[in-house]
Amino acid sequence: MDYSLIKTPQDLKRLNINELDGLCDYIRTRIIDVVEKNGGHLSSNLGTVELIVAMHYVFDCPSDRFVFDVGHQAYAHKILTGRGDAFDGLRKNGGISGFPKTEESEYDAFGTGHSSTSLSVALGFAEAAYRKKENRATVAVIGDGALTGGLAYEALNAIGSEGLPVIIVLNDNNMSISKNVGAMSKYLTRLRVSKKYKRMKSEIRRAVSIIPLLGDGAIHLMEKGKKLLKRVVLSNKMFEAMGIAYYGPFDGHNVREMVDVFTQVKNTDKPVLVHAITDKGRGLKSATTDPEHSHGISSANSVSGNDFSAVLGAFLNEAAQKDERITAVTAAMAIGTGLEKFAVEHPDRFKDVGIAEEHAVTYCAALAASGMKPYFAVYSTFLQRSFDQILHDVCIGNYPVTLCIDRAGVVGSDGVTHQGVFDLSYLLLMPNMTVMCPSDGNELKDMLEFSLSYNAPLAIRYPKSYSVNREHAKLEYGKWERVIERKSGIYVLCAGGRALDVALRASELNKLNVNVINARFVKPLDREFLSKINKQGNTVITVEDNVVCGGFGMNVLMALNTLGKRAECRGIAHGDEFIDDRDIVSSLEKSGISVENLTEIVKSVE
Ligand SMILES: Cc1ncc(C[n+]2csc(CCOP(=O)(O)OP(=O)(O)O)c2C)c(N)n1
Repeated sequence: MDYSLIKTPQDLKRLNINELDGLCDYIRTRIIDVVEKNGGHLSSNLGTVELIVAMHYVFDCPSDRFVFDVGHQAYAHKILTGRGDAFDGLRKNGGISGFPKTEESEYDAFGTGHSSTSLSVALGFAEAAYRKKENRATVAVIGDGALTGGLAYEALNAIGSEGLPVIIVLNDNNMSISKNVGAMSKYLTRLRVSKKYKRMKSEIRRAVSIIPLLGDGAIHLMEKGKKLLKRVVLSNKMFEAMGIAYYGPFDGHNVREMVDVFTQVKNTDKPVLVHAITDKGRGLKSATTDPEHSHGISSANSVSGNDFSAVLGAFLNEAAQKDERITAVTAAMAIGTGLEKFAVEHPDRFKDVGIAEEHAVTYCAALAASGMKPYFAVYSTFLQRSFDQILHDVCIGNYPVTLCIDRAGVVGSDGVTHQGVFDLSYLLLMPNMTVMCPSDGNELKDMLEFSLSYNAPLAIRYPKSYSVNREHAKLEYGKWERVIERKSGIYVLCAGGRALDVALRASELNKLNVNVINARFVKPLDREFLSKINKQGNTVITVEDNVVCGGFGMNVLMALNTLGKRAECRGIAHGDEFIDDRDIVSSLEKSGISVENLTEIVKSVE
């Protein structure tokens, strides 16, 4: 059977149920082949193949709506919904996205990328279907990791009370990116093992029925069986008590079992939760033995650079040996943010709070209010979740929380949902907040050293990697570094390594007669420096890997204005459109963060 001919859910429905296993094997091989070349979420997608095949076999997508939480596990859905051939272009410029995207396909009911949104979306869809009297099912697929995010609980609360037919498929592999954490995760483990108890219960019955006289051993067995039974019944109670019917746990790789279960719940008139147990990385030995490191893999031709996260990890690890107050916090991103070693060496002061960025920030605020020294290492895009916690819980109280903001700026293949181009804008508006941009690993170290004795909110933002380490002038609070000084009235102010690299390359390659400034403090700005250069005939060019609105350039312009603006001001930054370019260099170029554009601007003002 040539399974590559199964291009749509209609093709799939024509298969005999016995052919579904073969289809799953085909899809799995296709995922492995493409992800090994293009990079992407490998182990998560290998774990959902049977679930997705069974969903498409039973439900009628796109009339029935599928909502994938995070959306990083939906490759099989893409392959089965007209994108099997396009799958070769996964995560490439012009190719299909690594996440569901409504513009890409009518089968993608809602765009995703950030975690824990699926249940709210599903409830919204169910409500709309009810009000419009449409007979369409809503199915949310949510992982146990995504179920650590607060938004999911807000939605569960509402789903239970609204009573609308939302079908929640809990894809439970006991893993987030790393091992899952938290009390809910422990609860799910109890539900998982309850399957074993159920089996044991029937074995006990059988054993007792063949013993003619009840001996002590058999009585003991029966007592034990009763207790276990109680636990099983009790353990299912949480969802049931919330008004959500619980089904499970089921083997999420048994496609026939999943087809049966989905058929049973398809026409439900109430909320239900189907608990499916899956293996992350299923079918690929290296991915099942190390699902953590094969959660997201880079493309075959990607070059690994000097990672800022490695500098952060090494610094905190060492500093924590001398300073008992240091606590490193992650929201389920220990590997990506460089905290893997810290977790092993300082387990009592390493806190993985789950996918709970809001909680992480407020928790850090309270640690800091109690004399501890918390560092929250987080990707820029996910910190967007914590706007109010930073403002309300950290900045108003002026607590010394250090935010180590990784993957700031454009991120490449993850695309639009993961760009880290907004953080300067939302941090610069907060009173009491200091914001720094290191241009390389050496400078990040200096900044972290500075943070140890700094006693107020601090944000250090950096992209994944830097090009080279340079020697730096000593770090002084609120002061910029003059990297190239020339007899010129043109000043290129650079926020961060990518901006500085562009300015240095432009200056060298095109022999530009400009001053290049490392604006290492973006808040507060170096007003003393600005007031010196704010002269008629001078030009100030700002460069940043952030959106223009509310960013570095705008703040410089305002500062020049309040100083009585005389210098000409030009800003290079991302514009007012979402960026779905999947390549870092080309996304920077498109926004003019390039040697060519800077050179052109300099030539035009010379
Ligand atoms: C708000 C937010 N924080 C962090 C992430 C990064 N992230 C992507 S997938 C993932 C783990 C999800 O675990 P789970 O839902 O159990 O899915 P699995 O990959 O185990 O199938 C994390 C932390 C994210 N997408 N959104």
